[in-house]
Amino acid sequence: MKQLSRIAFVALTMILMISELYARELNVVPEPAYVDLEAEGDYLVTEKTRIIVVDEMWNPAERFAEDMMAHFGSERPMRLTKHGNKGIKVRTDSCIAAEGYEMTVSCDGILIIGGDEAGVYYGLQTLRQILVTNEGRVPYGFIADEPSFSYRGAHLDVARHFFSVEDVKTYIDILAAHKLNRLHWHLTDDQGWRIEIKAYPELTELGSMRKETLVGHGLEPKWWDGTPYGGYYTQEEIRDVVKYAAERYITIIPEIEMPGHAQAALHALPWLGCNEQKVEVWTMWGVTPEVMCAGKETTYTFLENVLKEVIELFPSELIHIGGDECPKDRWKECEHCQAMMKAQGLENEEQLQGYLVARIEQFLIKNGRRMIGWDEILDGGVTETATVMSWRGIKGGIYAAERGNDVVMTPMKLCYLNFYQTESREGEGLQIGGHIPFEMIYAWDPYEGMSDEAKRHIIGVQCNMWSEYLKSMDWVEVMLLPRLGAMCEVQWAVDRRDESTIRRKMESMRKFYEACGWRCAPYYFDGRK
Ligand code: TNX
Repeated sequence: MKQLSRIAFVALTMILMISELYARELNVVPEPAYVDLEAEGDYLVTEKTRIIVVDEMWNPAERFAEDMMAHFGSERPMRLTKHGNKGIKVRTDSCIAAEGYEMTVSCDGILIIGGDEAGVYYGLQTLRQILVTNEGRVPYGFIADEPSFSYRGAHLDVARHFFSVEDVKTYIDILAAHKLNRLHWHLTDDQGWRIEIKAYPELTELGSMRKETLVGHGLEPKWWDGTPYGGYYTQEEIRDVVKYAAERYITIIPEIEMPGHAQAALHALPWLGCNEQKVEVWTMWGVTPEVMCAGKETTYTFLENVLKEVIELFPSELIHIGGDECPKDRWKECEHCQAMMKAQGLENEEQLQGYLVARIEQFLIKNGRRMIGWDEILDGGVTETATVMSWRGIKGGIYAAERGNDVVMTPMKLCYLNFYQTESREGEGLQIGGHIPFEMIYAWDPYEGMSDEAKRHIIGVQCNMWSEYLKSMDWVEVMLLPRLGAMCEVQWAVDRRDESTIRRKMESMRKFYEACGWRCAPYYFDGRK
């Protein structure tokens, strides 16, 4: 008897080991919250498979059919119908969380139920990753998924280098495939004003062009390329991009920098500055002392007029007003700024910036919007209603969250994807500096050092793409991929797996990126950190 039970025990252990060995796994990023796959059986999807749209959620199905057409190399998109049984069936159910979905795969077909339209879209994105990397075979099983953070963002600087509408759409495609839902569009800076404003045509006529671009890191002796550089988006193009993003469940948050990082605007409209002297569209990187005057009423009128048009173009509730890196040298010498400080009872120039930001916030609120700004908006005393983007580290974010402000975490040392990916920097071209390997992002806990109360105010996480050294979308893609694979895990799936799981998944994602035609950096796969 004893002998028998020992044999049974050994046999059972072996069966468990073998099933473990052959356990099927999904290679999807971000990791779905719950996955239960059957030991065998796949549902095969081909270009002939129908998509059955039960309750008018046509858009996610249309986007999926388009993507599949590219993957299958077929002439016609997959057929969408309202009725039918066999195929990929999609519908919504309000019992499921916003942006969440459930997916059931059996011999009867694939059923995706989203909490809303975005949920259906994300379910289809999961399906897309499985299909593309698995020759159309989808393992039988069940997935239930929903995001950890409601704000999952990526930023794109189009001021330092300009990216065409097509490029921005590619960027949006990449974000959407990783289930991100915010694009923070950095539209204005010292080196270029990139959004058409009808009330002030000079902004783009004069402010979108710089004489030349600094070569290298600007070490002495400095030299420039001697080539004029510029570009901007018309309002029609902006509307087109906003619509394209919305069809992929991405809200675009426009950023209009104030009162600093505005030298291009000062070049176009010198009366925006304190001393009204003509300045050039800046041809250096870094922080310039030329900033908008915070004392003159004309500055406030200008900002409100610009924001009026911005609000018309962008449905986003949050509007980004910059607020970072504003030297106060000019204000200290400016009679208007000093008079404003006196009139408002402000003690110093930091508080004058606080006054400007609070006044602009009131304007946005009156127009039904909310303000978001870089964490310098904390320095001049911030209102309770502002949303804070913590970039100088995590301290500003923790401080703001403890006070009860909404916060987006985007600390420079972890989220600046314009930083180098390897220590040796070999083959990475000339970049701004820093060092953020894939593993570092994957290991990051954005709640680190926070009380439970503070955690409730962290609405999300964002990665940033500053473009001083990124001259083309090819480079942007290489900086973004594969690191966005780690970033989206932080944004969507707070509970992350071990290092070997993500490595296995990324090997598969690398094929996915290739199939989508996106460039991906090799370092992580070569083991270089
Ligand atoms: C800091 S992050 C900046 C940008 C630069 C970036 C370079 C922030 C609010 N300001 O103006 O482009 O560093 O990585």
